[in-house]
Amino acid sequence: MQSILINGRGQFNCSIAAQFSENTKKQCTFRGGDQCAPRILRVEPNKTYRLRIASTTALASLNLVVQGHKLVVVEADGNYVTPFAVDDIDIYSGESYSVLLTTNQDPSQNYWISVGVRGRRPKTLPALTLLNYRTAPASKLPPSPPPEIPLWNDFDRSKSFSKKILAAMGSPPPPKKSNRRLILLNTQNRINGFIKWALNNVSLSVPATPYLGSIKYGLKGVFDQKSPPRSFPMDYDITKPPANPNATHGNGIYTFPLNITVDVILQNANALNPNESEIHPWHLHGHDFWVLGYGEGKFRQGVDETAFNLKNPPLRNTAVVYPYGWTALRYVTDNPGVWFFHCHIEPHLHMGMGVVFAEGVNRIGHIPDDALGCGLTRKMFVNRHR
Ligand SMILES: [Cu+2]
Repeated sequence: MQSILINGRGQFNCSIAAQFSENTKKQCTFRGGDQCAPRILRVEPNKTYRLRIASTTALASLNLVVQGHKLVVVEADGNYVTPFAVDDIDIYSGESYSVLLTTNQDPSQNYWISVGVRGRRPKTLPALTLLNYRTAPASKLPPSPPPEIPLWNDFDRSKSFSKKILAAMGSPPPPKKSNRRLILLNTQNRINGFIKWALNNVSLSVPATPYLGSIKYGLKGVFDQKSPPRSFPMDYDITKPPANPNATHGNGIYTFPLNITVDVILQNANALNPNESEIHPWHLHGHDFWVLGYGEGKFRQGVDETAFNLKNPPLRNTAVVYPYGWTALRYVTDNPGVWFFHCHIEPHLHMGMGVVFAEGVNRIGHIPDDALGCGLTRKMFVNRHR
């Protein structure tokens, strides 16, 4: 990765903050209309702005900071949260936030907006642009260096941010009990010499024919009709590399009855290398889920549920599982369809880090041809009326 982009713009081989840096990056010179010139955020003094922030990264976890300004988080993944003020926010791949920013600083100055990498060792410099008070010339650089991005591996700091996110007053609370529980052990494995990711020892490898059409039209043999494991052996040591790093490819799915409550416990573990466990931002299609809690080590069934937040857990569609920890989610199967639940780190997904949930597929009427255009359903159903 050569550059992080803010609104599509990033600098490569030069920096707009070169004067503050000891490394050899040269000062960027822009002549106007340059492709890589930063998009400057222009603001009036003494107003409150709502900034909508989303991360569309394939790999990196990000941190955003606006020099000299507090960010008041009010929304996450499309749901309001209890407002809280921070100096910077973490944004994992697939997440979105709204923050309120009040322009209450010296209006004769400009301020750095910096977006840097967290969660894995940064190999790219932070992206920079300016918060420009209209009362100051847009070309005027801030008098001090850009703010530091918090240490990439300060996971306590990351967790503390995640735990501040709570539903806004009046948000729908989760059902008090769940009907099903799935515990998904996240492991890094080797299959035929290739590095893969697996859930309960199954590395997802999707069939050519779309699941929705296969189920609706009863096409047997498209995918494994047996459900993948709902748990993993409780003596698995999550603190060490897998004793047996083998996993299997699989394309089976978890099918749930309509309108039941499902708990999903994401369980992190050591990767293939000793002393290595990565973060994974898990993203669910077709639903929001409540984030009931985060914990360290192995999830203790019958114990850790007592600490679930059933009062004001945030409704989200993406949640992180931290190194060597677990994350508990709850959702209601109220949306007929077939839904991916996967790590939003793109390479991890393609290395098998996902599962598939289905509910109420018999309730679905017409499936558009566009959703059938691969594999067997393409041959059998597409353009059938032509
Ligand atoms: Cu991942």
